[in-house]
Amino acid sequence: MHKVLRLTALVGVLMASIAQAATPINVYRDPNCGCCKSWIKYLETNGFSVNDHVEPNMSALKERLGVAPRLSSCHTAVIGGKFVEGHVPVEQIRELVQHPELVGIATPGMPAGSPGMEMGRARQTYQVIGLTHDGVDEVVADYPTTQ
Ligand SMILES: [Cu+2]
Repeated sequence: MHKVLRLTALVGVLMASIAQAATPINVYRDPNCGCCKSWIKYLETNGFSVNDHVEPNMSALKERLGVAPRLSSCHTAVIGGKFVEGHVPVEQIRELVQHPELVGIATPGMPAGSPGMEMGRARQTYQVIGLTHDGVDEVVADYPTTQ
């Protein structure tokens, strides 16, 4: 009996620390977007806790957040007041705090092989683009990374 209680308490502590470690992020998506759900799953397995919002008017939302049409993709996330557009890898989302000059970052389009866009062995090259407050595009990362 005591053992069970202690175990329950331990599980509670573990769950609390996991919840604490996860970084909250808001994701807005169309109800029928499959690859958006895949990207959400990818975020969750990589230390983010996702607030999933089904948004009927994505284009209005993108416009409000300042996502330039040339950068647009399917879903739009918001973290720390900045937008994260499309299938952006978690590395660039984590580094976003180090870029006060940016309004947001984007992986334009839906490149095969980007997180949530896994299509067998298909790998398109793609970039993560930052948008500055002055409206200038800045390449933040190139994929696939050469090693
Ligand atoms: Cu997508």
